[in-house]
Amino acid sequence: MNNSKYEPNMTEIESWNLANSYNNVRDESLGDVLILDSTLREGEQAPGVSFTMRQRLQIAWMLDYFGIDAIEISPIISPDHKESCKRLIKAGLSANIIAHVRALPEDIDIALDCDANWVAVYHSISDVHLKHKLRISREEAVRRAVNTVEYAKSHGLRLRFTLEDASRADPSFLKRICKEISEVGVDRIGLPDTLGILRPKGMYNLVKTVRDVVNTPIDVHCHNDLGLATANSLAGFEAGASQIHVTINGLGERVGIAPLAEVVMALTIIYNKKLRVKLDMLKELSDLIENYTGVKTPESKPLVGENAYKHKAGTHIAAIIRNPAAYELVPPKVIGNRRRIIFGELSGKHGAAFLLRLLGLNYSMEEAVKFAQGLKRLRCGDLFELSLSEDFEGEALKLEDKF
Ligand code: HCA
Ligand code: CU
Repeated sequence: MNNSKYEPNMTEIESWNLANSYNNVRDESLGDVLILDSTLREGEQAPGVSFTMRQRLQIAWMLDYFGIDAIEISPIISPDHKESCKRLIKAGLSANIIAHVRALPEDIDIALDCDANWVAVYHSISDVHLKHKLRISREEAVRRAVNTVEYAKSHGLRLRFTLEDASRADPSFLKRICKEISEVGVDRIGLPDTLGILRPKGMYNLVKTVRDVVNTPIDVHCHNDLGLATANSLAGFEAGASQIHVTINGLGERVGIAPLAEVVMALTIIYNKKLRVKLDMLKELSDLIENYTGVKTPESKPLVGENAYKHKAGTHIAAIIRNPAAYELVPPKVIGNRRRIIFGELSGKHGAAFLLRLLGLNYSMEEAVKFAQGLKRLRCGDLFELSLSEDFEGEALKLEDKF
């Protein structure tokens, strides 16, 4: 069922369709996609981030209301994390709660103690991790993986097994371990690009390599070290992954993973996916996390950043007043953001005329031109910004015929 209230208007649809003829992926055969939010697990690994139990529960509640499919949390970090995990599972949310643990029987026991239905177990499979981090052989890695899956399944758990550092592992070993854990009944396989080294085609090939040998559903978890996390997650989806990992604002270890807003909006706009989520909460979720973490959201952050809906150059302002679709992929209210106009040196005659009119001043176009020239002479940069509320936008449209 489509919970999203957003239906694009004709101008948006027409402009998207042309661009999407190049994107060429509005292919229903790609199937459904689930979104797993790891803000409480991966997000808490971001430098400077530590949530209180109340905050964890509030974030999970908001994500659930938003319509997320799964929420990942680690019960093994501290007694406080374990208690948070327990309470989350008890809260009876619609989202699946995934307890993220190491490939050890005692960790599975902790998840069981929390009454978990779903666990995510991670274990490195790259030689660099096996040799230098864990100091174990490939054989030992396989043995631990198979034993953990068998142990978890014997306790009736549903289980994702994440092959940490999969993108830097020997492909033949990757295929072998995928086959072995699938044979003992793993429910999902997680393919992370732990170091963010892949390009989109690389992520596509990684997922495809595994899909060619097993039917087990696949998760993708893409780190952003080269700024490719969103692109790589989508490429993984194109190759057949059915669950994408995100965090709010992309928080995570080092520079994080794919951000929720970008993934969800790309799926909506480029892939025509009717997700079961409330898109208009995206900005609110981002603000909530900014408040709880104290980590300032960059102004330039796509969609949820403060600059995402600011318009500055005169030609842009003129177009926005006539039809925002000229410079906005979707109207800001679709994701809960706000449009702002910046007045100053770059406003040009259209911006100047708009401002004069808003101030209730009578003017001729010559006067607006002079005003714009005056702003340029002053070399004042940006003078101020104006938020356009919905009422105000109505007013702005009435002014339009003057231009
Ligand atoms: C980690 C590693 C991990 C695991 C991903 C997953 C990664 O920090 O524990 O469980 O899906 O990036 O490989 O985040
Ligand atoms: Cu990670």
